[in-house]
Amino acid sequence: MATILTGGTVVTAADCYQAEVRIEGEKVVAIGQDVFQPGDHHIDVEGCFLFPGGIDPHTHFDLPVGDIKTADDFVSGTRAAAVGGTTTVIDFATQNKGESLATALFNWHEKARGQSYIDYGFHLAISEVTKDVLEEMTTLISKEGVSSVKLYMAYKNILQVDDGALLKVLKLAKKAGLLVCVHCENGDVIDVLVNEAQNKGQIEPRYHPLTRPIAIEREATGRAICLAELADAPLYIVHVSSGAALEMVEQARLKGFPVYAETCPQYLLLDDSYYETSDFSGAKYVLSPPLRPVSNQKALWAGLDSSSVATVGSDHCSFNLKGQKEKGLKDFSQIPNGGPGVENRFGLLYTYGVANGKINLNQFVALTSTNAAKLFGLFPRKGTIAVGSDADLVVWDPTVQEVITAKKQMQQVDYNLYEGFCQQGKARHVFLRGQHLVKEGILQEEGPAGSYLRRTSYCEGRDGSV
Ligand code: DUC
Ligand code: ZN
Ligand code: ZN
Repeated sequence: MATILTGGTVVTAADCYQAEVRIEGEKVVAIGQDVFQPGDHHIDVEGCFLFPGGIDPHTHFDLPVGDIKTADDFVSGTRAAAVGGTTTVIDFATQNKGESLATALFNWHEKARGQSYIDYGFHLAISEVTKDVLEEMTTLISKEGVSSVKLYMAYKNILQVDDGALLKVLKLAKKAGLLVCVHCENGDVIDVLVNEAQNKGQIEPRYHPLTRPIAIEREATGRAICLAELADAPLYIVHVSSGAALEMVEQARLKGFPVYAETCPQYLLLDDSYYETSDFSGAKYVLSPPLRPVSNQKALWAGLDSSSVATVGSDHCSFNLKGQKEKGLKDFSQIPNGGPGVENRFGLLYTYGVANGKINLNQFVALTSTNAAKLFGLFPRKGTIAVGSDADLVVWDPTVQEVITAKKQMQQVDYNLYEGFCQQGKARHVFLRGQHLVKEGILQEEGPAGSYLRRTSYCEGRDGSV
């Protein structure tokens, strides 16, 4: 039986128009007027927007960090994503030192298979660049359907790679059709600043941003861009948090280099005053890069509007305040870095972007879905509403108002970064490949039906419009 959505406004990255949408099986099969046929299941979505399902290109589910694991796994993380309007995540399969890339991917498939409520792909986060790893990279797309890797310029002695390794990966990525994602902060300098703070007895969470100043993000961003230029390779900078780092991206793009920036709701909406607490609660905001002085928000919003920012990812990497963040009660550098957000990314960008008049509906779709689909090899199967595309649809009711609170969230973590923030609009229905996953705002308990997404090369999916 086909499902027809009537009375809604279809929004893609390019268009906005009134039409009926017909879903058959897993696909959108018709868009237009009077596509209704006898026997069809009909849902009236009058007054709602029909958006492509959100694609969150940046999550960390079930990630071990030292002797703990992120609070959300693929079950809780993807349930939360679904109710928030996200139907695809690309999670970071993270290589432990000494491990092959194949093993890292095997581990992540084990974590996600049969557990995910939405579709998922993996980036490979490489912690050690060896000859074998470089060899494995050459077949990542054909063997594994993985078309992006991530390297860290921070986390000395843990995840950080040096410039030589980064250059080697960029050169090989260029040949193999992989997109390289980079965490841009200078880990050597952070190490010195953290040691200095510790020697002065500066142990509270508010010292976290002071040991990771904007200059070291700007410097690492410029360095990564320089290496990508040498390798003639495209580059995706994850979680850009400051106006100064974004300027480096903008300068490169002006010269025509394929450099793409991702930012996150926390950098658009929160600022470094959140660390100024008299108790340990500032630890909730210990993320890297850290929250910045409020003036940076203006630059990032301007980047969304001008397209110098390509995507908004959540960087969902949740740790409970109780028992997990508390590992750093006596030393801020021991607080696990990261915060939750997969449930709120879509609604926050709608509320503070579209409803506040900072971006339009097409930009919203590009930033929450289409651009990630293009850059990470999922377009046009995902990231748009078109005949033949997966029926991943969000029926968004723009009239509903809610207040965000940890008490009501699906994320399995004991706080919400946006506690008390208003959300304008809500995902009334969510479809995943035609499956009615969220009905009238309620997740349907039919079990995890998400599938692994084999992704194609960035180059194949690229049409110059990101
Ligand atoms: N970088 C991420 O991308 N996620 C969590 C922590 C970090 O430093
Ligand atoms: Zn990072
Ligand atoms: Zn991350």
